[in-house]
Amino acid sequence: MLLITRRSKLLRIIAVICIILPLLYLLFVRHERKRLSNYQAAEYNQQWVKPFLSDGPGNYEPQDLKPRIGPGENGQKHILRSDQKNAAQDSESEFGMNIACSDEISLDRSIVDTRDPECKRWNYPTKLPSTSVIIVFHNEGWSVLLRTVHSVLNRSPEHSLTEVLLVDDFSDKPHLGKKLEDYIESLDSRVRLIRNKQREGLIRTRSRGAQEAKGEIIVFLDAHCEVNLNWLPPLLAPIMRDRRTMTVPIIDGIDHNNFEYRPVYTYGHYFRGIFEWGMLYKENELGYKELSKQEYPTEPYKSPTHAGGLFAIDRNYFLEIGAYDPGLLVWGGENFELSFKIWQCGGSIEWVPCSRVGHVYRGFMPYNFGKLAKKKKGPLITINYKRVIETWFDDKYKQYFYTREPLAQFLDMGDISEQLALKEKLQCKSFDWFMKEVAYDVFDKFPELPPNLHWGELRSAANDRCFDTSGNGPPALMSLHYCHGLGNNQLIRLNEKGQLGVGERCIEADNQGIKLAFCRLGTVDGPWDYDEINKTLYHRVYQKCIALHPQTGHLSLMPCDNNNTYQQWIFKQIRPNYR
Ligand code: UD2
Ligand code: MN
Repeated sequence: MLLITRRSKLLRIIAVICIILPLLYLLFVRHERKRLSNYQAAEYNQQWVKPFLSDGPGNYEPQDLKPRIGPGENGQKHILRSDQKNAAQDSESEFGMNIACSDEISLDRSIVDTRDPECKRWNYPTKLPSTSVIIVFHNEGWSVLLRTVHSVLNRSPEHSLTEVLLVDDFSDKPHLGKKLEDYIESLDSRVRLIRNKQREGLIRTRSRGAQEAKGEIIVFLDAHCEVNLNWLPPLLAPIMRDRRTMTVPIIDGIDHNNFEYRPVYTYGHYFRGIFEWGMLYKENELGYKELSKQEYPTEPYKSPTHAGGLFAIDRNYFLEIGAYDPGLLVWGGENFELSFKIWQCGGSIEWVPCSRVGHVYRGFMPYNFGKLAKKKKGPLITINYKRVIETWFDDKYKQYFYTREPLAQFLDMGDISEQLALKEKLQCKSFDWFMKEVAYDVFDKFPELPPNLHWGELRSAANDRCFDTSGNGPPALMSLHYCHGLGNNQLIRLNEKGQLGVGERCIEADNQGIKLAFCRLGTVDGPWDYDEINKTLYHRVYQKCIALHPQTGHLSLMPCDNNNTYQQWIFKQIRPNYR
């Protein structure tokens, strides 16, 4: 008896499971279909309509924008009263920007339309894919963070904007706690907030945002942006054409002190992202090769890299290519990792002139890297660069990086075997292919680097002090300081072509003395010869040697005198204590 009731109970449970599971599955499939319907309709039913120009306004152009009056409206600068100076200064040092000024400007302020007028006449697909705008943030100021959100809500097509996903990277400022949750609750149901349980850094936080996003397309923005008019459709259209295209808006500048919104580039000039061999992000004006591919100057164009912060990409594609390398820490280099990966593994990057987004460039970085940095020995950003170049560069190109950043050879970059396996799995092309086909214009500014003959500290035989930039930028006089062996300011390189370099800068001479200068673009040549026997640094053009003034400590060129210790310099390689 007992056995029979037990068995029937079991059967009932099995029956219930058999009914409920498929039902749940069906519900899930329906939900997914609905989620994907717009995009797939466009992509798979060939409803894709190439953007086209019309005589009148394009289909997503905003109509009847009401003029607004108030502080900062129309993207104008807003100047605080003199009695607000302290508040302004305090917020500058806390956030790297004048939040006191921002706080007085409406979250819905109008901005200046920085687009080429032609942009207003483009028509984009009527059905746009669902989009999640992902904003990661760590300890940002209230009004800049929310102005970013408001601008997205105000200036994106209703049917395409699925959500604004805020990802809090373990902020500890009170205004970003419950107050933020309450505000979001009252704002718009499409705004969603998730929080990290520990500090992850912006790179992992973005990858998490991508995982959690509901839209087919994800758009990343920094937490201090204002999107411009009709910014979204132009970013989505190229991705609808080819889901392996990542798109990047043209970045405008928002002044960190007075919040003036203004273009960064001169009107009508377009740039694309490149890099120099120390992996600093650089830009190059569009050349004939790219311009000749365009029918109209406002069409998207190819770019080798991007600055990092603002871009749109198909969510599934981003996840298929492994999102960001999870071994990259906190900040820096992720823009290159993604750029190289996309290009080398079959995708492409397009910059979109008709999509403009303002970004507050801060005066300095107001946050530290927290515990994440303490676990690592050595400069964290250079470790990131090393991971990226060891994964994506061919051997020949890796050498350029180590020539430019000699200390990187001693850094522990962790395990990159999964990255290399991914590169294999996706059958990615070589870096040489990328350089020749895509980033060909890097060489125009940053030619292949010849090896260093010497690198390290450059010590005076007379007073035992070392060449030092003192942290100055060019043009500045070089001076001598106590040798500290810590690199950067005292890490001098002399290459085979006679160029004396320190970081991305060069050491040159004029009648004022020995100077830190901008390296001339497009050449790796320099005027210097190092005499290993007499230890002199000889300038071939002036035919003089670097000399230290015994009294003033000033560095200048003097007629060469091999017996003068004030003209003797000793290169000594630095061995950082990274382990
Ligand atoms: C640029 C990029 C930035 C990023 C970075 C390199 C632009 C305009 N900006 O520096 O997006 O690619 O280069 O990595 O291209 N954040 C966190 N956790 C952290 C640190 C920062 O969530 O640990 C947030 C921060 O609140 C901001 C975003 O990440 O929203 C980018 O940081 P940033 O504004 O300090 O970087 P930025 O603009 O100097
Ligand atoms: Mn930023």
